[in-house]
Amino acid sequence: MLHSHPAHRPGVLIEAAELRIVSLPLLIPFVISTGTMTGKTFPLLVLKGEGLEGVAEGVMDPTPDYLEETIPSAMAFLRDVLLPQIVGKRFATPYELEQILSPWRGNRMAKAVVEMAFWDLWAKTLNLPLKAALGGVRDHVDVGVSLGIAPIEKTLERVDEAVAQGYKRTKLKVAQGHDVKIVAAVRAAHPDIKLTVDANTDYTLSDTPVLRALDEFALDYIEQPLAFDDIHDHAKLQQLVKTTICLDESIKSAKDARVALEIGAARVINIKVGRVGGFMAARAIHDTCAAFDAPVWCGGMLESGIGRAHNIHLATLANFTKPGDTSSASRYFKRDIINEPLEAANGQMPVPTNGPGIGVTLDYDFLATVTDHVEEIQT
Ligand code: OSB
Ligand code: MG
Repeated sequence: MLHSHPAHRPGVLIEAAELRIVSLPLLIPFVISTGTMTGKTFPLLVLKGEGLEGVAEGVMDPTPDYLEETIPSAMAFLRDVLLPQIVGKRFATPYELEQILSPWRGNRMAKAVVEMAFWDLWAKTLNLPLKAALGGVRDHVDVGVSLGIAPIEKTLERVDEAVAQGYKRTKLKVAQGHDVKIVAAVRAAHPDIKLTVDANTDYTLSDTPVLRALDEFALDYIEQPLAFDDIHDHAKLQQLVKTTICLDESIKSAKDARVALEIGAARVINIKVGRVGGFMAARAIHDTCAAFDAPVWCGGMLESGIGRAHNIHLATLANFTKPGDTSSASRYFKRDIINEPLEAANGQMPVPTNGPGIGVTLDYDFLATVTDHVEEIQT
C-alpha cells in the first residue's frame, strides 16, 4: 500500500550531514612523480538518518596534483550545492540519489563522497554488508603494496618486507630518471614476484624507448605512463610496448573504459571508487571491463580506514581479479580513525563485518583530535 504522508514514504530519510576535514600524519612520506605526501588530509562525510550513520571519505588532495579536484573546491561544492540538495530528502535506493548527482558536470570525487556515504547508510537500513548490497562475491580480497619512490637500497628493503609479509603484488612508483635501474634491481632480487610500475603520468610518447626498456622485466602492467587526460596516445604506446598498459587517472567513467578498451589503450583498468564518482560508476566500469575480458583491480589513495573499508567491499565484485592497493592501514598510519584494525594476512584483506554497511566504526574520540574543521548541514 502506498502512503502519501511524507513520514510514510518509502526510502531512507537523510536528516542531517556532518562534514569534517581530517588530517592524519603518514608514518613515512609517500613520493610519486607528481610530488611528496607527508600527511593525509581528507573530507569526511557522515550522513545521518533512520537512527543510523553512513560514512565516506573523499580522495581529493589539498592541491590538484593527481586530478583536477581539490579539498577546497570539493568542500564548497558539498556545502553549497550537493548537501543542501539531499539533506531533508528521502531516497529509496542509490539509483534515486544518482538522479540528483549525475546532472552535475565533473566533480566526481565530491559526488563520490555523498554517494558512498549513502550506500553505507542504505546498506545499514537493509541490515546488509555493503558487499552484499553491491553484489560482491568474496570474503577476502587479494592485495599488494604500492611503494613510493626511494633510493634503490631502501626500495629493495621495502620490497623484501612486502614479499615476506605475503603481499600478492609489488607496485613500484616510477618517474623520469627513477625507472629502469630500480625495476632491474628489484627484478634481479625477486625473479618471480608479480611486479608492476606506476608512473602517475610522468612520460610522453617521446619516452617510448625508456618504456620499451621495461619490457624485459616481465611486469604485470605499466600503470598510467602518459597524461592524465589522454587515452589516444596510450593506444599508440600499447602498440609499441609488449607490457600491458593499465589506466588509472585517464578513466573517469564507463564510457572512458569502453573507449580505452576499444582502441587498445589499455588491457587492465585500475578502479578507484572515489575517482570515478561512486559505486554506481565503479560498477559500470567493472561491468564494461568484464564485457571486454579486461581484468580490473581496486586502487587506493592512502585512505584512512573509512575509505579503505569502502575499497575492500568494492573489490569483492567478481571481475576484480588482480590484487588491489588496499594494504594494511598500519603501513600508513600510527593510529586510524576507526575502531577495527584493517590488516592483511598473506596478501589477503578480510572484508570488514563489524555490523552492516562498511563494517567498520568511527573512533569518535580519536577523530576529534585529528579533525581540523567540522560543520553541520541541516534543513
Ligand atoms: O596512482 O595509485 C595511484 C597514492 C596517491 C595518489 C595516486 C596513487 C596512489 C597510490 C597509493 O598508489 C595506493 C595506496 O592507497 O596504497
Ligand atoms: Mg595509479
